[in-house]
Amino acid sequence: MNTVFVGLGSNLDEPLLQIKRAIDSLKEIKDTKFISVSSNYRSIPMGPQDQPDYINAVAKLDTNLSAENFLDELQNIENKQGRVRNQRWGARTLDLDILLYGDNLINTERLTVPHIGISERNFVLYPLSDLVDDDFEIPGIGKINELLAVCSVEGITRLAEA
Ligand code: ROI
Repeated sequence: MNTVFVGLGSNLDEPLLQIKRAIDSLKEIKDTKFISVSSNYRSIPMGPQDQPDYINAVAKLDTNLSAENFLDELQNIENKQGRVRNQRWGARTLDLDILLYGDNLINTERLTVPHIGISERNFVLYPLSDLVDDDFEIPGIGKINELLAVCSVEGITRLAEA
């Protein structure tokens, strides 16, 4: 069994609804137990600025699936919600990323875990920090509180619970 943290992001087609539907689907993944989800955060786009703001969140699950099989499940959910792979760093209906898979370091063609950018993206670190202790160690990178201490709060807002 491995604890997996999944990053969720959407900035098209009613992002809050996309995130809600994605969470419902995460709860249905086989051989996997959904544990919890962060608050939703509104964040300005990283990358091209001529796209809508994002809604971001992070979910925590325990899974008996391999990282690759878990990724297949995430991609099924993205596809079900009409994800079209368009331009790099462009707007998207739903993005689901494996941020952490236990304390494994993974570097394959399909997967880099911990996820690239986890250490400096406020739209990942803030929601992740809702779910872990202050001294949580991101494998191979460092403690979350130390990363947060040097992470900008600019352009990110926690949304009130629905
Ligand atoms: N920017 C924000 N704020 N949130 C995201 O989830 C996100 N995802 C992306 C890019 C285009 C890099 N920018 C983002 O893939």
